[in-house]
Amino acid sequence: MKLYDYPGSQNAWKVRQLCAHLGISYDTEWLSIFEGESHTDAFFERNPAGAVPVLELDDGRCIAESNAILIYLAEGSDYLPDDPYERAKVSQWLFFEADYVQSTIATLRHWNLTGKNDRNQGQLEKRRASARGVLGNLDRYLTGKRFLANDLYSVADIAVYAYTHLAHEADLDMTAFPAVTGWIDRIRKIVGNQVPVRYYAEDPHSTNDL
Ligand SMILES: N[C@@H](CCC(=O)N[C@@H](CS)C(=O)NCC(=O)O)C(=O)O
Repeated sequence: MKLYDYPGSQNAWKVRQLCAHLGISYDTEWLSIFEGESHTDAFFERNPAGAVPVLELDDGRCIAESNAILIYLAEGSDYLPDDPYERAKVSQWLFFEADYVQSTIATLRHWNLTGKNDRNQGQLEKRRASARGVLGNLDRYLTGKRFLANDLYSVADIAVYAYTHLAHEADLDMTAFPAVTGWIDRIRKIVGNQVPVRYYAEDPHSTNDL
């Protein structure tokens, strides 16, 4: 298997982290996304959205969308339940992440860490308000709960944790969300240090627009 990846991608980090949990080995092809390497004709064949991560199977078939890759790889493991209702609750949080977390926390963090706040000034306050709303909703839900779905650590926690535990890097004040920070501490202990977060700063092209 091959993972098309970009070091600073937390969407790809989700896949790296699950592979570490499962002991799955794979090759990596690093793409310079800020230089357009995910927008070539060949790569659009692999992912119509022109983004990493993409998992290429040994027979050449490809899966895009980080959370779809998580479901594929977690099949039959402790990280994805078999029971249809429990599985749907995991999916619920994967869709929540793709819809609400990526468009708020992840985007704000990207702009903040790559010096793009000024060029996105018009959208900044609205996105920050939306991000606080997402964190507030998560906080209400997580109060009194250990994990996101079925009281079990799963790919749902990996996916939502990927950007949420870095929300302070989007200049979001986390002190208002104690249930989220408690959950972050719990997940941090489980994931450990095996798969470090990589930063945009190591990429001189990350100030480019995508
Ligand atoms: N919803 C997608 C988002 C993927 C995504 O935004 N990937 C970024 C890196 S984190 C990317 O490759 N961007 C390049 C581009 O959009 O041109 C997922 O969960 O995989």
